[in-house]
Amino acid sequence: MATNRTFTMVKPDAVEAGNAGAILKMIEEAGFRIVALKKTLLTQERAGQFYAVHAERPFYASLCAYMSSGPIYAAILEKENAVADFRTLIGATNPAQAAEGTIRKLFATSLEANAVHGSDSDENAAIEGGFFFSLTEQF
Ligand code: RTP
Ligand code: MG
Repeated sequence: MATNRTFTMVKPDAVEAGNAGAILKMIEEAGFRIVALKKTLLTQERAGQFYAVHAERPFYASLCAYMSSGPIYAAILEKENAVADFRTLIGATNPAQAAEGTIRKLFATSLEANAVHGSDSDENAAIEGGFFFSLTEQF
């Protein structure tokens, strides 16, 4: 299978808890190459733009407040079958349902504060990576 890319964020709860380094280590040990990486802070407005697909969902306002509540790490990752393999590595959205050994099982604290984001398609991975990184930052 061809090498391709996904996009991730280490979310505010995991950064605040001091788990960003451990999470990035798990990601690298699972075979993902870090193409781009930055620590940044989303405003509520930019969090809203990032999660615009969820604008009609009941949890949208809370999600935007949470995602702008503290710094995050944003990263573009590369691996064969990156999108699907990364979602396997992070586990189910709700940590109570996440498989043993997954990042969310190990580090998430609630359905909302679930430690990491992972793109859900190749198309969204490219859009989300472009939300944080210029082409000259992706190598
Ligand atoms: P993500 O986009 O962050 O990788 O998460 P996901 O695909 O597993 O889940 P998604 O349905 O896209 O939801 C995005 C994020 O919104 C928060 N959420 N809160 N309170 C709730 O019912 C609820 N549901 C989802 C989570 O932070 C979730 O990751
Ligand atoms: Mg999602």
